[in-house]
Amino acid sequence: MGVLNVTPDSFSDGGRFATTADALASGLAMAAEGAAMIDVGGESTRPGAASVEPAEETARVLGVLPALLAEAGVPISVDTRHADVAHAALEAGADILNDVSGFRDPWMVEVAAASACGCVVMHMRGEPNTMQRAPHYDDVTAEVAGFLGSQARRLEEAGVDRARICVDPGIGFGKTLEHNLELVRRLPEFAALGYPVLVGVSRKRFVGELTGVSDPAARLDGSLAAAVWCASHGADVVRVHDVAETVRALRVTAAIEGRPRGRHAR
Ligand code: PMM
Repeated sequence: MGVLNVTPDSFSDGGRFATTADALASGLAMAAEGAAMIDVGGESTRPGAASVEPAEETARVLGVLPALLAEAGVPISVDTRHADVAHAALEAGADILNDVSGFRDPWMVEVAAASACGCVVMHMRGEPNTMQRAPHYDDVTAEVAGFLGSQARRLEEAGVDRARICVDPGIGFGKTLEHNLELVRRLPEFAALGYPVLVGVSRKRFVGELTGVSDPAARLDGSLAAAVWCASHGADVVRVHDVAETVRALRVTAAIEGRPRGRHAR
């Protein structure tokens, strides 16, 4: 899954796209490089980020969505935790809702159930502007897995077929370095929930903490190491900024492990 943030303030690539045309070109390039899907986000969820008015978020997403849907040739996901934005995106033809708040909002569940979209249920502790204030868990894997299982069941109870659902432990969302490392290490336990697993490690702060690289855009090597490990340990989808490099790294890993190589060979 290639990341296309159309925000002025996202942590890793914020402000990169001066125009809609630049964002579209970047999305199409990711599809050409082998992204199996593209995730469009109009609200930064980096730690401490200010929230965006849903009308502004909708305008950002809809600025690029129709052209991407028409030209990218891969499913398009919309990264939002706001039901208004989700509804508008689905009306415009989006294929997947990626909700970093894990469908906590009952209206978000209704919006998803009324469509045929895929649903990414992600775990986040609290809200983006406060989530990194001393996060504490007694057992981070059990608590995150428990949340994901119960939110996925909520979607199913509302009428969403389980084949439409995937789960994501939410690396960096209300977690310390040790929490993130444990969640990645115990990824197979999320696969045991019975839904496909998506994970986003690309350019994240924990990669910077481990490598001493403060500029997110310079965290490619650490991000690749994490993506490869995840793909070998239960992740069905990795959400990444550097699509071409990740696709090549995953092809090599898949070949060594004797797995099908790339989306066309699935
Ligand atoms: N990370 C970010 C945003 N959206 N969605 C999912 N499902 N999983 C993630 O790990 C995730 C996400 C934050 O990273 P960004 O600012 O680079 O998009």
